Amino acid sequence: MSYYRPLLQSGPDRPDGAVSLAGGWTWFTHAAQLRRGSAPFVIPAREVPAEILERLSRPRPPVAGIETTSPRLMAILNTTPDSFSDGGRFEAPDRAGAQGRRLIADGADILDIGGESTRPGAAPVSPGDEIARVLPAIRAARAEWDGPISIDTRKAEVARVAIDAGASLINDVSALGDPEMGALAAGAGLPICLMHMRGDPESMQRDPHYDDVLLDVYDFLAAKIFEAESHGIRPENIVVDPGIGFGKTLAHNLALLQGVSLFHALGVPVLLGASRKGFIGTLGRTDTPAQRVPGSLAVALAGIAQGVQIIRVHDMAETRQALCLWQASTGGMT
Ligand code: HH2
Repeated sequence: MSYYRPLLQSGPDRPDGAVSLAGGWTWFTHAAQLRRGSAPFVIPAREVPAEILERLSRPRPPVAGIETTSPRLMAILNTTPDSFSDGGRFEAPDRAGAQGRRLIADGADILDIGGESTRPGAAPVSPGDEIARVLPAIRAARAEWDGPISIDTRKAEVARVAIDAGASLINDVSALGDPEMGALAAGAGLPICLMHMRGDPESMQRDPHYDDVLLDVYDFLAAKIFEAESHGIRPENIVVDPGIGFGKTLAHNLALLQGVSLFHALGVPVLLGASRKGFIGTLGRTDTPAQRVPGSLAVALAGIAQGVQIIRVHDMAETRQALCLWQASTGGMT
């Protein structure tokens, strides 16, 4: 089996015959053809099989009401005591409310609210505790904002309560690990983000192995899209995410980032969450997550240059400024 990764470019020097990626800001004239066990080789876009070319080029429907023809920023609001980077800072409802307000003022397109840390080694949280953490933050944000609110949870019970309180997107890092999640998302008619993870947060960093990480994650996400559709989730309500840091070594994370445009061949918007994660600390030589902002910005812009539609970030004002300058200096906006 062959896989096709578009070699994306952006900016004004677009040649005749270039193919637009997903109706967005990037385009391509060539693609890398990948096969397990052999070296990739570059082919002209017109030699990509028609079905895949169609999935690469067709405009994506809006996600929770927002267009993805330009890059979108998803702001992280963790109401947890133990998240790896901001644990305990926004656990109290008044602090969560204030942080939500700040993220929106700083330019968030989507607010992603979570009540369970999924950092490596994290212990699971009961649905009741998780609901008690996220509900005040969702209610506070919904009272003041009509933009998309995402619930970052692996549990259908938590997602149901969040949706009743106004959440409009489900961010499921377990990709339908809860057997009830598919039916819930289908019934609610809301978008769901399906993320790749190896194992669960408690065990995922114990010596992860892949045959070929990029292609294995692609196959996993293709199978999850199929599973989601079999639950009745409409294709236009599916977003995928390769799950940076979830059961991956440094080399795995880098292979996924360098090849991230492959996931566009799945035909749905791609979300990337690398903000402040451990590999940025490793390469950027800092153990302190709050000092990983410059590296996080670099990775966010690298993802955007590869057409990633939604970038999940802690540092909204900084990322918004970086994106604005990236767009201005490359002419990479639509
Ligand atoms: N990463 C985290 C949590 N949720 N969701 C998606 N779709 N993609 C990600 O990469 C992702 C995610 C982990 O980051 P964070 O929320 O900052 O930390 P913690 O899990 O410790 O709360």
